[in-house]
Amino acid sequence: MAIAYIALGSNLGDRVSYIMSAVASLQEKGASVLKQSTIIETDPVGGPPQPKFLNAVVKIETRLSPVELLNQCQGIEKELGRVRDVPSGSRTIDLDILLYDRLVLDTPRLTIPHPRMFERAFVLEPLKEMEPALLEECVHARHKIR
Ligand code: PH2
Ligand code: MG
Ligand code: MG
Repeated sequence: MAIAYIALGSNLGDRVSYIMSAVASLQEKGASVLKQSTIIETDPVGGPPQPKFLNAVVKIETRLSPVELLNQCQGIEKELGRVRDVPSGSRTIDLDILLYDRLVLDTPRLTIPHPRMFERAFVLEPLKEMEPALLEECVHARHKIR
């Protein structure tokens, strides 16, 4: 079993419902949710002018491989009506894999750890709330890797 962390973000429609539905769907699609952070409201970072986000992070346990997990995340985005028109534009739901065990992966489709997670307060804040020690460990490991 692997432990992974997934970031959730929504800034269109009923944001709380989208985040809660996405967490419920993860649970149905092969990811046991072990912990969920508080949902926080955040100002949009990058992209076109757009509404504020709700963001959260969940810790899951799964037998899915990283790519299978990505497929499930993208399936959930589709089911919850995400339309990818404007790059970094408003979305009903976004699910990003942040970490998957201690895996370091860099492929055209999937990069783990998430390449921008360490710069994003809307990811770091919920992650730190949930797992204060993990972040220290990650940043340390990252210095050794890069
Ligand atoms: N996601 C982005 C770009 N900018 N800003 C906030 N506050 N929250 C997000 O989830 C977010 C963002 C790309 O996925
Ligand atoms: Mg994202
Ligand atoms: Mg994404």
